[in-house]
Amino acid sequence: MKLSPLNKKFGIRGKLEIISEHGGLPVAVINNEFAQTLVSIYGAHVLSFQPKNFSEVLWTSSKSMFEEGIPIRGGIPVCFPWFGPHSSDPEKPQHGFARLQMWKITGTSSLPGGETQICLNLQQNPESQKLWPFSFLAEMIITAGTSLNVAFKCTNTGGEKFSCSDALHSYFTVSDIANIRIKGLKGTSYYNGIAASATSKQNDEYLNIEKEENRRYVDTTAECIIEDSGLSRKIRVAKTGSRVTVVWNPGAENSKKITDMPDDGYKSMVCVEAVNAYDDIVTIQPKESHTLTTSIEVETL
Ligand code: TA6
Repeated sequence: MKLSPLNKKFGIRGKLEIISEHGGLPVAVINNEFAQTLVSIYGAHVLSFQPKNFSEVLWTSSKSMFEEGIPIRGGIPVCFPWFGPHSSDPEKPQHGFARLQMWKITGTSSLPGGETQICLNLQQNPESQKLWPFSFLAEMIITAGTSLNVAFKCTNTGGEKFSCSDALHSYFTVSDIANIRIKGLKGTSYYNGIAASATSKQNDEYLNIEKEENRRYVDTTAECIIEDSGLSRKIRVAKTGSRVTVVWNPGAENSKKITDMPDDGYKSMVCVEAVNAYDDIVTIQPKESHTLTTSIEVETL
């Protein structure tokens, strides 16, 4: 990808530059008075968000491959048009194809409040149609300010309705998994691990992560707060357009099996994900859209 025409069209002097990172992937580097934010054009994937006066908020694996055809490990992967394994064909890529495609930048701007915005899109193409036969326009609007706001909008541009799942699968940096607790999910039912129904219920105010966890909470629109006593900060993770929240940590054994994660990677990360899947699949009629957003903000504890 040629960077100079891209920068001519979309660069914002002193605020947004598209560079070649990690062995060749185009990455938008956004600097403003609030934060530094990195967005990979491959996957429309936020890699980093570091607000002024705080350390990195997102977690990206030091062993991530950053190669086309392989999902980036960490940041905010976009899962679309399915979440997890494909329901009938295990050959199809886990979490769909959106994170495995080069997106197009469609616009950048400095907003009146000083935030910086980058918009990207992805449409059906020969590769997507081999995997999923529908016509769509997917748009990502990423706004970096004191908070990071990420909106994924999918429009059905074809002539028949379709059903899909989507997710903003955010990975967060924590001082140590033993130092955190997650608030916001009290009273919520969840599918535990690979369970086929959401029969577990969280009774406690706080979730502590003491082992591998893959909890898929249903029927919740709640904001979650990751309190981190080691970093003396809390990360607020809010969402709209989603009724499922997934909390994932691979635990010690799985961390060793995931080749693009350090063996002890599970200690420094947790995923809190805004999801539509399971009991909350989205059906979009022709010309209609569905929007999923997440908003991430850090505060002193
Ligand atoms: O959201 C949790 C999850 O679906 C886990 O089951 C785990 O596999 C994780 O996502 C990571 O998936 P990935 O395909 O990126 O390795």
